[in-house]
Amino acid sequence: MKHHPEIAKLLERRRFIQLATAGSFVSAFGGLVLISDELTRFASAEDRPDGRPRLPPGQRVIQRLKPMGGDPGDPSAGAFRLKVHGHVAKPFAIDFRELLKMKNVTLALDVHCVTAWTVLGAKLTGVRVRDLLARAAPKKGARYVVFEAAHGYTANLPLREARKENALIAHRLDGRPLPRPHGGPARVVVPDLYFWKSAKWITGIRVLTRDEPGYWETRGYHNHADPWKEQRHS
Ligand SMILES: Nc1nc2c(c(=O)[nH]1)N[C@H]1C(S)=C(S)[C@@H](COP(=O)(O)O)O[C@H]1N2
Ligand SMILES: [Mo]
Repeated sequence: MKHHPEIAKLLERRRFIQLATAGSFVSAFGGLVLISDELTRFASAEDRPDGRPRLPPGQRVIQRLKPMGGDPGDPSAGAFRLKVHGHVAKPFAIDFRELLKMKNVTLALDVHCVTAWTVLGAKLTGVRVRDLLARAAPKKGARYVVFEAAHGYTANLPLREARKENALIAHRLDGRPLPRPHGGPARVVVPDLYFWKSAKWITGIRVLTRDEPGYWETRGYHNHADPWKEQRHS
């Protein structure tokens, strides 16, 4: 099939991104090209559907999520329990099987770490946070949520952002069960805020009427964490 030249170029780029598993390659002119530099240039030239640049300021693209540590929770799916509670009419808790039974989606998401790395199009599978929230029926006056995770890690955000269509409780990454260092069996992914908001080893979603700064937010990180405004520190 013949494509318009611009589209052909894009498809070529996409194939390049899929094939680029090594850290560098040798260009047609014999020079060494770093994949990260190439991906960073590529993302810098693109706009998102919402009109913002694909790459937030000060970020550099890497190929895969980097495990950033934290105190891991129980990795077994059998031990998983997610509680949706707080200022809601119908608090509930579900296990891993029930999570799988809800409507699951697979989305290609860009994630942005405050330490300046970005991963483009990480394939994440899970349940939309908004669907879990809807099931709990937030009461009048509900405005914030706190994600609760193993060993007391928390992250806060406005309810409106938790309800965005790309905010997930994810349990698969790139077609495989979410590895433990990345929060397995399940974690939050709120891609449009810096990645510390995306609590790994998730145990709860608590709905609040007032904001309640979380683990990093009480340790000097910005309360809101918008990567396009470079809200890194407060
Ligand atoms: N439970 C929990 N979740 C967490 C953290 C943590 O320490 N504990 N660290 C956060 C931070 S600071 C980042 S940058 C991302 C890193 O996710 P990754 O290790 O999958 O790259 O997870 C976030 N979620
Ligand atoms: Mo982080």
